[in-house]
Amino acid sequence: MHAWLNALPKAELHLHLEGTLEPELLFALAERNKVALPWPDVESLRRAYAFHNLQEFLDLYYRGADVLRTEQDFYDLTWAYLKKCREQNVIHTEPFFDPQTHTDRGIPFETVLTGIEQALKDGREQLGISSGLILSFLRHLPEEAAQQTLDQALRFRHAFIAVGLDSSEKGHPPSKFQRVFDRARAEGFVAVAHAGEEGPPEYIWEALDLLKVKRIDHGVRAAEDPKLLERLIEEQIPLTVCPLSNVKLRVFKDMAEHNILKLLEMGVKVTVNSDDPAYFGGYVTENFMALHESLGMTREQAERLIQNSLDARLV
Ligand code: ES4
Ligand code: ZN
Repeated sequence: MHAWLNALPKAELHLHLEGTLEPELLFALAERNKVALPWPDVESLRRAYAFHNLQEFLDLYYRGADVLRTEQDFYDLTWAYLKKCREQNVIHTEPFFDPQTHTDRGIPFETVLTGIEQALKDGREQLGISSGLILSFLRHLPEEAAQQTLDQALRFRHAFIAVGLDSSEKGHPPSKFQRVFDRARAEGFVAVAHAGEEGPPEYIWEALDLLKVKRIDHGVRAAEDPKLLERLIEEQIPLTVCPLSNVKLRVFKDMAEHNILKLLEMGVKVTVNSDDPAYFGGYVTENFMALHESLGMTREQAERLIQNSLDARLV
């Protein structure tokens, strides 16, 4: 099953570039940039990857991202991910990056973007992997900070296909970002948003009705709201589901409880993605394998999940 899943051409639609920073590269960049780390070695860092919720993960994820300083660092990060894509036959990817995680530390927007952009270009030319970058706003920060990020981004508008919304969900509803999303859509960007990961179904309604998103990232809590499920099925709105992430962050207590195959069988357009693979224990193939091992996902179901991802591409 592993070899069969790995060989199928796949797309990935929910992937944070900062979440692909493997401990080995994190330590190498810390040394290259003379950044002191609170962990003595790779093994102790890996041991710290035990989370009880989204916030505990985010605290470590932002700490890890601090080793990313130069254009070369962002290139190396992105290139390492693209090599992984090739190993797993991911032929198309739409990664997120969080500019505010870097600009708030004094790293110029252009440094971040140029490194990522060059790697994605090399990925297209040398690895044959198509891609479209998604600029994601940090929802725990004020709306004004997102507006400023969009202002900066407009100078590099050719580099993105969409805007997204991520970070701490609870207490930061999509409505907080309605105006910045209005502006981004008016500037020609597609909208997507994380919703219904830890937050309630109401946040999914808001993402659809106020932010006018084309996909919902996560969205698994839609299962609590029959009217919402009806709408997702009727409009075939894709959900970019991340099974290993959901178990690591305790959205579900174990993989056997995950609802992705139930949603699939109801007719929801669910897809399988890795989210932050360096932190959650696997890339796309490992996410599919977990569904096979814990939920009995069949080959026919895997093929439908993969087709959903290919259909849900923005570019
Ligand atoms: C994230 Cl799993 C998850 N949820 C929300 N924001 C994020 N940023 C990176 N991973
Ligand atoms: Zn995510």
